[in-house]
Amino acid sequence: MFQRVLVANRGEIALRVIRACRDLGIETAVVFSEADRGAPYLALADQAICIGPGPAVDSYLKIDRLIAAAEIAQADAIHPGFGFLSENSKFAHIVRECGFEFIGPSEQSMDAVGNKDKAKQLAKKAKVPIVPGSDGLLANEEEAIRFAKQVGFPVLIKAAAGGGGRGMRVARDEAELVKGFSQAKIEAEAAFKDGSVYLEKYIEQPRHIEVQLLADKHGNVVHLFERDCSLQRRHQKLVEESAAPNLPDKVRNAICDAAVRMAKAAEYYNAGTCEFLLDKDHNFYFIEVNARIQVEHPVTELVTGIDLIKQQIRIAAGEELGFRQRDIQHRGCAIECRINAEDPAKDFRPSAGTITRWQVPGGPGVRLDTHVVPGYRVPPNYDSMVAKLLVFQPTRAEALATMRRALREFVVEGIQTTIPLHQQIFNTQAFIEGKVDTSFIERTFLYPQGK
Ligand code: MV4
Repeated sequence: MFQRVLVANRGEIALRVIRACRDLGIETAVVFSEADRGAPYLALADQAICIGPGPAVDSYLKIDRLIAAAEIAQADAIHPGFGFLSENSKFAHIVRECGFEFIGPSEQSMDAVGNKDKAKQLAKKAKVPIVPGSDGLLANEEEAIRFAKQVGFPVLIKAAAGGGGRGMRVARDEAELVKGFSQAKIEAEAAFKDGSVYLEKYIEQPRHIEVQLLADKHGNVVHLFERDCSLQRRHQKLVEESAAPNLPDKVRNAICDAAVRMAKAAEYYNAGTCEFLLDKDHNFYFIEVNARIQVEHPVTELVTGIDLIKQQIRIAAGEELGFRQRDIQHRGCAIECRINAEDPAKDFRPSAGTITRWQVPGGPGVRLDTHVVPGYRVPPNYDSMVAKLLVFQPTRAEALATMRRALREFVVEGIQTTIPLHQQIFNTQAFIEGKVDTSFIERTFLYPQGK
């Protein structure tokens, strides 16, 4: 096992990794930028190393400085957390070349699943359903029209180099397709310096279902069931839960099995997530693999009792998984609310500043993952997430009640947060009934008169 881990991240996830290491008896060195200097979570590591100025490009994204920090700390391994360099295969490669273990997948599988086209080919090979569409890139608009007629309108034009919902455009008929095709190419060229586009059947108001995976370096792969992450706003998740509500067991098992096949096809190891779209008829389609630990991983920890960060570290150290698929039980219902320093009344504008009051919820069934303490100053440089509020109860109805109670207990002053939005969500009938899809938030709160 490792003796010392370098935590190459900040905020809540840095603290989460520091805690897992402490539980495992592993020492930690955590990096920080000048904007995070003095942040209270840094004191919970054994060592904190400044790696540069506030802007992430000059600190958390600077590979040479992270390697230098690992050398100074004499770390055995580097945990990248999420965001920043966590899915950068070049970083993983350099980390390993420099003699440290990268706590994540191999560079090869990161590259395989990181490329959308390659990932789709892998899915096909593994008999994992993919959205019907053009096999590869579209050469011209005639080809686009041919594929659109084949799969049927509406279709979605996607930029090959896009991601996270960037560079997507719906076309409902041939005229929209012709117009959309050239515009999508121009936009993709401008945004990604790569104008290649492909086409898929457009799945209307899908649910976003993802499957948590763990795989060791010895070929053992297990799933830890699904999370429903349909509640999003502009591709930023707001609420995640497990089990996915109103999902028949048969569909659920089929999705989880497909995710395992995908991981095996990619010779994947460490923690990962396989994402799917689920349509109204419960057809599911692979969309992408996230080759990292995700923000919402605690949802799965609560329903399975498995500490995913500990598992990541053990896997990276070469250990075999200590359990098989049949040993993993899903119990109860867990729900997470992302509490962001944003002002829902001002189009979710980031709300940086000093948190003057921070009174946190607790009690039975509540978990709060946060690096924030009263008096903490939210720096303007980074992601605005300040806490993840989770509840865990035997049934979804009880989990909803506990979340309402916890949101009520949570008092934050000095900055604006997404807490009031969450309170509205948990009092909305469709959500209470588990009738969720990826357009729920926009439909319910932003354009209530819309389609
Ligand atoms: C789609 C889709 C409908 N049809 N593909 C958005 C992010 C990217 N990873 C995939 N995305 C979508 N792809 C087809 N063929 C709808 C979305 C989508 C979405 C997906 C997951 C979660 C939230 C979403 C919100 C809007 C659109």
